[in-house]
Amino acid sequence: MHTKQDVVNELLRDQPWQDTAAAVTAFAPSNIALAKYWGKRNSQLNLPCNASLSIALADRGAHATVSVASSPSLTLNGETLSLATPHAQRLLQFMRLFGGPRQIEYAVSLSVNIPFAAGLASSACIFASLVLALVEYHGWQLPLTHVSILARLGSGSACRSLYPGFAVWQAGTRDDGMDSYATPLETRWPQLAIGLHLIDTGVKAVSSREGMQRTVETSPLYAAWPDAANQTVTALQQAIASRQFARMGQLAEHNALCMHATMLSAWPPLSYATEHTLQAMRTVWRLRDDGLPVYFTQDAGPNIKLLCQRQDIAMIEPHFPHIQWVFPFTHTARGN
Ligand code: 2P0
Repeated sequence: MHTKQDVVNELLRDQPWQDTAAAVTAFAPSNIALAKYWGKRNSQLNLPCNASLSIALADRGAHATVSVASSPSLTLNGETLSLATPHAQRLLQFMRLFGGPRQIEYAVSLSVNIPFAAGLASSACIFASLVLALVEYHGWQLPLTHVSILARLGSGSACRSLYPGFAVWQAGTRDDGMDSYATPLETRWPQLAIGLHLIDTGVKAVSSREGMQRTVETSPLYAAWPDAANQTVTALQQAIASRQFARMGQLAEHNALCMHATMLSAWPPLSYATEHTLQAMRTVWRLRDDGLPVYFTQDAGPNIKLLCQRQDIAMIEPHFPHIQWVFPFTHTARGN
């Protein structure tokens, strides 16, 4: 059985451990999966049962600032966190993996511009930004595939949060997870828009970690999930490469609904939807019946993310008055 520390030690074996900088800040975007990661084949290393494919949310995400300190500390959006809370403990344990030969401790400051733990992939951008900051702080020369593996050890979906645009996380088959990492897709799609329809931004009652575990263990429908999701990843890559919007939207929406069906059939049953989530879904279906190409996806929370093209925003917006738009390909360094 491989531990997280084994993986970190292996990947950083020949790397420098400089700590001369005062502090380093790195940014990682949040990401939304169009084909979801749901179920682990190894919960210690966050190794998934299936491949997944995501889109990064441009400038929505986390800035992490790290520096070496005499004792660990943690701030989130300017507030000092008690190190005793479960969230803080998870972050501390992760940082301890990177203590290196001198068992150094870190002062960590996080600035997150999306709601925390509400199904908007806050853990993904947090762990990805932490790893990027550590890489720069210590001067590690690592291929991005290795950076992706390190981020996965914090939170599975964090391995997809290193890149702008689309990313594919290949599930891999190795026990040590060295073949389970994300890589970017080349396709840029400036017309693409993501609408964040926030229904409830409170912290969810059942973590996605617990939700996926329960689903794997108890849902009779789960057996069908990994193969179907893998096929969706392949089909999505084709739809994206040829910029077939309706095909991409259909694949993404169907994948999300299949994931939630596995949760509903778990025991005890699990649903992240509220009445408002269902209402929003029905609105999307009605708009589609009326000829508008708009689709949705939903993660481990009640919020709905719309997928559409910029030219259709004016027709969609009146039905979702407080929606926040993200344009994944117009805020990145590579321009249009
Ligand atoms: C995803 N989710 O692909 C899926 C869809 C939620 C629903 O990745 O246990 O926080 O830290 O590996 O990455 C959320 O799960 O779980 C997630 P861990 P993570 O975006």
